[in-house]
Amino acid sequence: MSRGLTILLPTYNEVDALPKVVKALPLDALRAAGWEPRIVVADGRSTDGTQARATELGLELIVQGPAAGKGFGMREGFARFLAHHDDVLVMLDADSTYAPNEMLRLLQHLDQGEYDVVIGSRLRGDIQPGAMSRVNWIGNHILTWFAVALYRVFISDVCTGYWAFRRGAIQKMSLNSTEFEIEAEMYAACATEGLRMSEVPISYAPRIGESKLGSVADGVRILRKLLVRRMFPRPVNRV
Ligand SMILES: Nc1nc2c(ncn2[C@@H]2O[C@H](COP(=O)(O)OP(=O)(O)OP(=O)(O)O)[C@@H](O)[C@H]2O)c(=O)[nH]1
Ligand SMILES: [Mg+2]
Repeated sequence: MSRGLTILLPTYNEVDALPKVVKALPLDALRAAGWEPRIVVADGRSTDGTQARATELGLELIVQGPAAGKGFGMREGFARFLAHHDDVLVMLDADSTYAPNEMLRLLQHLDQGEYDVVIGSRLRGDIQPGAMSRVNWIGNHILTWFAVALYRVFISDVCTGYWAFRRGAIQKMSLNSTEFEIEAEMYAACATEGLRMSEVPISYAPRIGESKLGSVADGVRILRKLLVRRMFPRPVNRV
């Protein structure tokens, strides 16, 4: 019996990167390993034809309600996953920075260690030249250090965009992030709920297309989210 796997791809103006990511998905290897993959795109109302491209590629498309914000898109993706019966969800950014075939290693690790959540760590992995600016490298280390100091659950890259979750983990996470602080909140929610987390080192390549991240402002949002979620373990206001 194969197990259902949702592959969730958040997009905002990724018309060039999305086809490359989808083409590189290891669908045959996943099927051979006992998974039945389903690809879902959560789009933040792209204006460059990403939605039409996703439909052409035969992908399931969620057009997120509020216009922009990765957090909105991810949460709608998680809700769609829970409305189906898949067992595991893997998310990765759709900008071609993550290697789709490495999801096999995340999934293997999830099963072998009986973890609830496995992340792909760029900071312990192979960051290719030009993939991460020096400012972002320093920011990612500071945010990760801060997160681990607050929550006491070790991972080495809290802002990574490559995650694998068992269904139970998605059911337990309470989230209200709207933008790029969503990963920090996912980490905080997993730590708060006592979920078993682990990681595998991954590679990180330069993105195709333009970055949507505004380094400093987003760093501050992430820091604030880590602090707020430490004081209020579950969201008080749902947006
Ligand atoms: N659904 C949705 N996805 C978004 C939104 N904004 C960005 N994304 C996607 O989220 C992923 C991460 O965004 P990026 O701009 O690559 O941010 P980043 O990876 O932190 O920054 P880079 O290092 O420059 O790549 C990409 O796949 C984006 O297309 C949004 O408003 N809604
Ligand atoms: Mg990116």
